[in-house]
Amino acid sequence: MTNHSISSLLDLTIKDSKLLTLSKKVIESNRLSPQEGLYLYQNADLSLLAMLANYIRENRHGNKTYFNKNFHIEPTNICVFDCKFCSYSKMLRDKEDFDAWEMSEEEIYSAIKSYNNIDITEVHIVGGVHPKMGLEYFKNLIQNIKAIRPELHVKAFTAVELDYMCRKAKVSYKEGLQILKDAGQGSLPGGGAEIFDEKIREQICKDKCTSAEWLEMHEAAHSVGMPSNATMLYGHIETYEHLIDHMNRLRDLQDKTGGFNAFIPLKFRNKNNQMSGIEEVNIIEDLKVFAMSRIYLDNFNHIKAYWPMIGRKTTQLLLAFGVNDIDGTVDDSTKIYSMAGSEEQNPAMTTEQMVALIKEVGRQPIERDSVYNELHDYSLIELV
Ligand code: V47
Ligand code: SF4
Repeated sequence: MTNHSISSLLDLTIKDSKLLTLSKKVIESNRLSPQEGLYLYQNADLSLLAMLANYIRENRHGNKTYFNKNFHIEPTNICVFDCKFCSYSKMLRDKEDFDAWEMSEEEIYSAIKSYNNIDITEVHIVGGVHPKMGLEYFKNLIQNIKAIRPELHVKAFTAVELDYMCRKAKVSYKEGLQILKDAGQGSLPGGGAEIFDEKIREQICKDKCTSAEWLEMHEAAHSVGMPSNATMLYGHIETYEHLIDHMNRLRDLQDKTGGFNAFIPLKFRNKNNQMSGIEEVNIIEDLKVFAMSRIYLDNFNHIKAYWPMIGRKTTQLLLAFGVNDIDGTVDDSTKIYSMAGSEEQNPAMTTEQMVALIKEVGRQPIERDSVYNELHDYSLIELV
């Protein structure tokens, strides 16, 4: 749809004059203030948000939908922190529990070697914050991984893990990140952001790095030339106001550095954690969060649906709600979401399945690398 025809459609269908003004602002690529974003979030129905988000998505990316070929390594689930939503971590004192794990270095290298001759471009390394694994350990680990497979992109460590490593090693964020970059780390994943509002953070994850520290870590990463992602944990005790505030802090930092690649809303899953009493939100709320992300975060190129968390069918639907990236093949190598109750208990998709998922809803599957260089256009490749 052209700008003009969508504008006429808005005139015909929107009765609330403020909503109409805001919708036209979005269509004309003008930025919404936090108050305007909140008004739109609270008052627009799903179909309006979908239309606006899809309009932006198609203007920016057409039908292109990115994925990569990746796997995860989760070195341990022992963690010094106690996030109330976490279904995965164990305290050090519980390390003998049957569902606690600590991979040895050799196990990690064998995991990397098991992908020898397999077409994969990225390893995503995150885990619990183990008191015994520090900056030096991870520097060596990355160096050795790169020695085994030099071309593999290492996306590693949330700001929470990095904050802990840097403190223990008594180095600044920038110094710590430079050490990891020199060892071969390519980028940072977006975890640990949760909800930036300090009152909510106090209730759900009060003992790990603060919101200001999370943002400072990503700013430092961007300053040493490492791009990163950003996440937002939605669907628990937060309100729309907190979601807008969270996105606003990210939008401000992105204006400053331009270093974020993708924004990933993560749906709170309620199995096996201290917040299990909270019901999961319905699919309408899921669709709204993603659409609002696309509308509000005008300086984020990529909005990602992480399919192991949200499920395949919803991922397909989200491609009409602003999403243009669906993460990777994953190869059954992460436990964070299966332990939290996701329907994807052994998340793995072949390239054929990723491509089919995207094509089935009329979009164009593009394999990307970790920094969004396009590698293969699967709308032009016949898979047998
Ligand atoms: O920070 C933990 C979330 C995150 C639960 O950057 C939960 O490409 C929902 O950040 N329900 C870690 N969410 C994972 C992460 C991530 C995942 C995929 C891709 C990327 C990327 C980053 O997982 C944590 C937390 O927000 N989380 N427990 C739960 N019960
Ligand atoms: Fe530890 Fe991360 Fe779980 Fe928090 S979310 S308890 S930091 S593993």
